[in-house]
Amino acid sequence: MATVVVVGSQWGDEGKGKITDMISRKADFVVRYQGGNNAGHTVVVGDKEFKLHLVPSGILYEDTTCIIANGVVVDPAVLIEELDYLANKGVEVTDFHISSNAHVIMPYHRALDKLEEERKGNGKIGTTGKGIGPVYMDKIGRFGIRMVDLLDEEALREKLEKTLALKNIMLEKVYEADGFEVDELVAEYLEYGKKLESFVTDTSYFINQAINKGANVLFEGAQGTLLDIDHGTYPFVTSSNPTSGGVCTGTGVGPTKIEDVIGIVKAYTTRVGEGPFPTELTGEMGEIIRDKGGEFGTTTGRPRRCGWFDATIVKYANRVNGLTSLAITKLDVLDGLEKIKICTGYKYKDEVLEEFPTNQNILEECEPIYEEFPGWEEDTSKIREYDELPENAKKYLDRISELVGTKISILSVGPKRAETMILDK
Ligand code: 2SA
Ligand code: GDP
Ligand code: MG
Repeated sequence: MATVVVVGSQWGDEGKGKITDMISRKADFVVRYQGGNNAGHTVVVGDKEFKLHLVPSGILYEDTTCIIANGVVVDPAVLIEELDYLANKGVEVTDFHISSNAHVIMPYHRALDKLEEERKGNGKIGTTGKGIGPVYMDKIGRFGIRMVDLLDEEALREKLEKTLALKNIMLEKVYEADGFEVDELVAEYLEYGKKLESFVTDTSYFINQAINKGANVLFEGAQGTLLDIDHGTYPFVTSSNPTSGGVCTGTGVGPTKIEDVIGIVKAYTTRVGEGPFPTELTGEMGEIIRDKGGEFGTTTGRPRRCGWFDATIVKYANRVNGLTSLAITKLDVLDGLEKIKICTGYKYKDEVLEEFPTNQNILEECEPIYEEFPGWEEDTSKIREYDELPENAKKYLDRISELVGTKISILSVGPKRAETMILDK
């Protein structure tokens, strides 16, 4: 495998956790490069289900080194809780490292995230409320607290004094909420620093050394391409770069070192949170897919909006990520449907758009153009060989591959590790 990126190619929750876990079997390193505990990845191993938010999904293999790189934002209390959760489930976390440059989510970030959503009212983004937008704002604004600061009381105090002088005015005057005390935050976060100190290191050096020695490295994306701050449906996006380019800035590994980029997509589309979603099914069919697919947020439990497969967005994801193949998940959820549709483009006024429009005003008015396919009755979750799939399922997959312009390398027909086929279509 060498170096592989797993990237969500819709609006997140494509099943990246499952596919990462599967590929991790061969990986020496699994690296998270962006986002924070807004992510929620569910991995099923035997009869155990793991819900992970921060620790890379590779942690479930004994010999894999897991890394939270500089592009990730870390809520240390959540991380400590997740390490305890893993320990309670019998997973020993030893080979684990966090970048000293990773930014830290503070309580004022969480407070501001929720207050700003309330202030926006109907125009809200539908965030997870974990403080993601505010912490990345501080990173870019050069107000951030980084993991290394939790190991140095003087530095932490000085930074917090400067930052809180501004944040408290904002909290009290703009949002009419309580501010935060420097002393209390210093005490709490130094404690987290002590607990996490042994993991904090220069992860860029570490990963590059490993790549130079020929190690297999898997970069695990969170969220998805259409939630990317640059390439997604702005402003209804997350505040990081889930797209493959985010790997380079988010880890300190150069683009020449990356070999494969696998785009993960569901056999249909889902979105959680607000924002445009051209193929959304608001009626009964949407509910059938939500129930069968268990489409509820891993982090917040919110029901996910469901719709038909949109080849226009995945073709776009192919372009902005430079995909080398697709992994298609949840084909089994479509079993038993009489008819299935694929969106091949959009109708905008009198025009037919074959490319995903970057102008959000245009996107809001787009009507999907569909191709309809006959469904299949068979239970695909029992199938382990591509050739044994129902003919109609094969036709559906072939058309997706053709429209997106990429081969399919992995097909998933259930949440378990075994419910997977490796193919080269
Ligand atoms: P945020 O909290 O600032 O990142 O929210 C901004 C937008 O990004 C969306 N977002 C997500 N979409 C899908 N899955 C995510 N992770 C969880 C999961 C979501 C959950 O795996 O199920 O549990 O609700 C995720 N994280 C962020 C978010 O909905 C906003 O549209
Ligand atoms: P991620 O955020 O991309 O890792 O995805 P999530 O874990 O949030 O959501 C995907 C959900 O689908 C999880 O509950 C997985 O266990 C489940 N899942 C993954 N692949 C399949 C599949 O092929 N079929 C079915 N039925 N469920 C799957
Ligand atoms: Mg998820």
